[in-house]
Amino acid sequence: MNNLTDKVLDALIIGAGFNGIYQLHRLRELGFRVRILDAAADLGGVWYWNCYPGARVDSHVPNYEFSIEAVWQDWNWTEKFPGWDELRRYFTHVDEKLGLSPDIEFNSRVTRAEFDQSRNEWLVGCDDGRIFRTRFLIPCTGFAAKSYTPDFKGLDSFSGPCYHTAHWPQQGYDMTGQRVGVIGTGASGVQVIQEAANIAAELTVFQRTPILALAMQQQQLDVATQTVLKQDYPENFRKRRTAGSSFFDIEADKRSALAVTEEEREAIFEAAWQKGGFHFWAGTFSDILTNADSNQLAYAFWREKTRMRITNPATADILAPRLAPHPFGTKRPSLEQWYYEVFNQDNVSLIDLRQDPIVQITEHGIHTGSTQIDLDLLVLATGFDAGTGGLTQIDIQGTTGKSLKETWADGVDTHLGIAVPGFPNMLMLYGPQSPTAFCNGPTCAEIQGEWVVECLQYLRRRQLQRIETTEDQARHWTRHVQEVADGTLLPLADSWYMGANIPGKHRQLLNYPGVQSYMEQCRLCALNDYEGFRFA
Ligand code: N01
Repeated sequence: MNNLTDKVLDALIIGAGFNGIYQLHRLRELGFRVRILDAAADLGGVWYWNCYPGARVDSHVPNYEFSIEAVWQDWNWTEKFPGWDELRRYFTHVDEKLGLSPDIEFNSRVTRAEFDQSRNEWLVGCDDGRIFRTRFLIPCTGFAAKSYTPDFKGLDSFSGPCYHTAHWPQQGYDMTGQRVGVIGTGASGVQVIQEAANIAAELTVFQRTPILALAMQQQQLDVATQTVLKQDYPENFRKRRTAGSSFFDIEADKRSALAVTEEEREAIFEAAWQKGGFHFWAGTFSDILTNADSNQLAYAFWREKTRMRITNPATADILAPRLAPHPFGTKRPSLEQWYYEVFNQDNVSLIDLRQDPIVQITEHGIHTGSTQIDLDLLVLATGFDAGTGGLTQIDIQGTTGKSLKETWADGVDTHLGIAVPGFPNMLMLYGPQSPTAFCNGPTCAEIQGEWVVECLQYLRRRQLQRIETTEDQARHWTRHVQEVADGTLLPLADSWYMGANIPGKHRQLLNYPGVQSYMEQCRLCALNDYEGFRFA
């Protein structure tokens, strides 16, 4: 690598989403020399790229924001589940409050990083040729930095615009009066489908697996209400850091769904349903994600609630089948607002790809086994190479002669989801084998992020220049994550939680369920002088 910048940074952060900017803010406060590099033109991480119509967060206010008082004190949301444009305005507000931008290099995609053993420094290269030197590398690439486009035959031959939801044009795209096709019915698909159905001349939805979407129960928020709610924010944020639930302030009944009467069960299911959001996922009974019989009961409730909204029984069989396609909640449920009603509209058609697969994408649209559907716009809501893709798309070379991508070819091993053996001085946040999607961006940024901040202070106090985990330790953590997974129904779904949405990707749980247990293990590690790490 050439073109070295003259000064060595203490820490270089990749990514200006929640995790990256929290690191920048805290490390800078503590006097570290630190910078962020981000491929985007602005702050926001996923909220910069995912600007498709309807993109919206699934954590309710105030769980998807920083707990920094100077930031929340004079910020008010307009909706309980804010949309991408409001989230972007929030990031601008954060920038105004914390003065982040001067230390961020935008439009700077990191393409490679190499550890220089002689100096215990990373050399980090950008697509424009610049190279940065840093003692510590802190990738905050998020879980969804690498989109996934299936290898559809003929995809390149489609003559109209074709957008993956994560690469929606920044200037927007008007679907009004168009013939729109959407492939994929995960969270992104659900959101774009709801919007397209309102304005497209024809909308065709290509579904492979039904999403078990939950009622969002969206609410408008005004300033007066939030002024009152803000009295509880300090307590809300304290709970967010310490609560037993992985899902913010949502707590499940400690009993099994099987241990109560049918009436009581229905009442608890119904109450959670009415609360909306993730309450029906995480806030009913303690064993929904661990006991197959309890899970079936939750599915049956969801199915009946959903089917009653769909007028055509054949369509209902595709969207909410009699038999669960996978245990309820083992794929991340999307939150929906009017998703199921969309399929009652005359301008909307649903193709069940299990019955009628895509044979080829043609110049004018999509050819399935039974029909040709002509389209003006093709939307790929086909997801992400989640957890690992954002990291492995960078050529990261540690000390073993193998890149991170090669190192993880047969599966991910990390210590605490933060460190990888053979990659000294690299501390990942919101990465694989940490809570990530069983937590959320700002929460992880603060609780996991603070652990990294303290670790760097520890190293500084002791004048240590190198921290590295061991292979034994990383294998141990992988075994532990596996054991946790085996105690749940999560491995039974072909989900991105399991890496199972990407053909050929090693199947393992990439998100650690249980924020509290995770943080306790982080705490003990630090308390025991960073057990499982070696220093120099
Ligand atoms: O991606 P997904 P996503 N042929 O992987 C289908 C977060 N997010 O972008 O289920 C046909 O969930 C695939 O089908 P199947 C959120 O955490 C959050 O929607 O594999 N179809 C599936 O339907 C979310 O969970 C928000 O059978 C194919 C879809 O594409 C995560 O990001 C908003 C296919 C992919 O769904 C990912 O969501 C948006 C093929 N070959 C996203 N390959 C919020 O609300 C894949 N599919 C915060």
